[in-house]
Amino acid sequence: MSDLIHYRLEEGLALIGLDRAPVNALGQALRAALSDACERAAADPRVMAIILYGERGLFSAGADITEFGTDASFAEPDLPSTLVRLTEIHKPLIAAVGKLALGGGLELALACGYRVGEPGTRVGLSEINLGLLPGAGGTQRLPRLIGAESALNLILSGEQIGAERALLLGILDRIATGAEQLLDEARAYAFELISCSAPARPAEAWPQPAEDLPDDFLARYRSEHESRWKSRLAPRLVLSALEAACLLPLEEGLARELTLFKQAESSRQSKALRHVFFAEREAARIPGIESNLQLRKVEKVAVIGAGTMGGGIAMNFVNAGIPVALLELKGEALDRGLMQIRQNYEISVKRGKMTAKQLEQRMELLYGTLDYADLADADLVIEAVFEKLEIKQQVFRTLEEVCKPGAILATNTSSLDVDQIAATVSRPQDVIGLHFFSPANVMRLLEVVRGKATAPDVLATTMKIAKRIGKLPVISGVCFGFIGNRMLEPYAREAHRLVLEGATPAQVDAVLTGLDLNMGVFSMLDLAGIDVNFLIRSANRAASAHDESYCRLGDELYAMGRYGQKSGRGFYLYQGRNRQEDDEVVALSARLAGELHVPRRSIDDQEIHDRCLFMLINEGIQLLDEGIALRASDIDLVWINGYGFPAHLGGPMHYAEHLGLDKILSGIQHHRRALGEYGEMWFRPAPLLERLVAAGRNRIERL
Ligand code: T1G
Repeated sequence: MSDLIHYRLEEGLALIGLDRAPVNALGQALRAALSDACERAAADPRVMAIILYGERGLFSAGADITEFGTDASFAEPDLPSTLVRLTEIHKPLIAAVGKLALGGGLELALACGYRVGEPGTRVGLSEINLGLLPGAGGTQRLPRLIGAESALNLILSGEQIGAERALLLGILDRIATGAEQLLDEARAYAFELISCSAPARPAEAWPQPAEDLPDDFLARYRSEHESRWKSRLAPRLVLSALEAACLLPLEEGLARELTLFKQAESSRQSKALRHVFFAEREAARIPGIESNLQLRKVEKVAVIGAGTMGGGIAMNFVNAGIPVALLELKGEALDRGLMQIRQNYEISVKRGKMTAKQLEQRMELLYGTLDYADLADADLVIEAVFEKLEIKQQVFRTLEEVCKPGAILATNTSSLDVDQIAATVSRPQDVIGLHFFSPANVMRLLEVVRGKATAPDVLATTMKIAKRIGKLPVISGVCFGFIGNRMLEPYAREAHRLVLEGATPAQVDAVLTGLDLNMGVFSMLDLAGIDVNFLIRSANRAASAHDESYCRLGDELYAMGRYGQKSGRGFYLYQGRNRQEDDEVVALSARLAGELHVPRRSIDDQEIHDRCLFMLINEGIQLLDEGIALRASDIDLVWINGYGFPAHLGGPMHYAEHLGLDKILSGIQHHRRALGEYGEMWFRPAPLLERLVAAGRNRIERL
């Protein structure tokens, strides 16, 4: 027997333990070993019932994602046929579902006749997060167990649900007293089934999965939800599979599911989402720092500034059960900040996302203060004051005096030089940038900015604490705007220039949302605030002084007091959140073009795509070459989680590889020529891009 499976016979029970660290991914070798073990138990007359369980407590995280797109994915015995074989065994098969059963792991449990969980069990069909659909029976067996509508919602959401809800839905038959008791109680359940000669598989709970649903349920579901899916393929394939579950006998439904699955597996979108899955795991690794490095303890946190950012940052820590001291200079500002946090939580209570008791527990972890001395025992201090270098430096000088040795001093600056801030204290090794994205209690991305003096344990500790507060930390070096905002600059510059040359803000944004970006650049600038963007630009004016037309439209709107959504007018006109084109902006851009001698012409969507995206990508490749980003996949994570770049395109770097680096280089060179002096100024291919293309390489990595 392979060491991937533990097999033992106990009093008529065959206990089959899956043992492939870390998550019992159902790769070819484990499938083969599992299949052999089940055949053995099925054939052994001494065996009255079979129990499958995870040897290390975790049941299975599903198919082996590393196999997708390779021959191993469907190498014999493939998962769908292995599970069909399990359903043909004429002995009760019980899945003891410890900790986690996701994707193929849940499908394995669904192929068993009976399922027992424990209080910490979480189950889900998370394939959609990988641009896939369940491919081993999930879309056919789950609807027959819990009904078509519940199954559809679970598969389309890809969410993980807890044991209680799984029991309620009928996915689990029982919940053991505790994780420790799971196997014992699964045994007891097996003996019960044997003693009452229970069938190998109980009758289907929903032989007609769509029994009490209107005939046009799925069709209406598609029409109501299709727009939200944008160009995503997987949700549409899931619906087709559910249609098969409702209309076809099981065997035919399984065959249909397999066809749809293979379509998804070979799709560009799934390749992109699988890239994102591994990119997230890779981002946590810090080259040159051992994973067993001694970290600093973080049990108490302090946040300076109770404004929108400071309040949101504080919420992340109290949500994770970490007490926070929130400091402000004035009482009314502190009260306003604490009140805002309470109101945010009250909204969550109204939405049923937390209880009133939990709200009070969170507020009890918050301690408002006007006195820096109250920060003396904080392990981590995060400064979130006004985005001005001198102000931040002054705060750090004060922190130097009050904070204990070993406290981590972090700045939430979104673009300023972390080294210049660190230079104001005698312990720059304790200083790091933690760039949260607004709203800080919601946005998952956290740019962790390593200063030239930042100590390895400070970096490793903040990466760990970031994960603990539910963030996706991505390491950036120090430069203006770090990874995200630095790439935003050429992207927004091109958008501004295209409007001067004849496009409209709506046309530019339509091209970008047409690519499934959550938001066009002008809508994003209006949301973030034209004033905020103007101040960031002003702090780096020297870099664009040679171009009179540089974001001139934004500067003009700022001068007119049009700050975007918050002032009801920016690049668009706003009635509440309703956005509409503003003819005055189009007229203004024409006037500015005249003053700046920028020729106007009609501009097609392809040019808008190429100029905005190629400049974004080019800047990403440049900052990778400079070592600001550790890897191209980190850049993808920043733009997916911070700027609404579609995950099913894999992020701007993955998208660039899909388009072809040679095509991007020739596109940049074309516009350099076509746009005359302006082209000369800005369309400079990143040297790394030129080196990669010259070397015939299409993978973005340092060379
Ligand atoms: N395949 C291969 N490797 C996997 C894996 C998987 N399914 N799941 C995790 N890993 C690796 C991961 O890369 C990392 O490796 C290590 O395990 C620990 O993971 C036919 C089509 C399970 C909740 O979508 O959501 O079944 O970086 O760092 O934070 O219908 O991993 O250490 O080298 O994430 O504790 C469906 C994906 C597959 C679950 C654990 N399954 N995994 O989170 O640790 S498709 C999923 C997760 C499928 C069938 C279909 C999470 C986790 P390394 P980790 P974690």
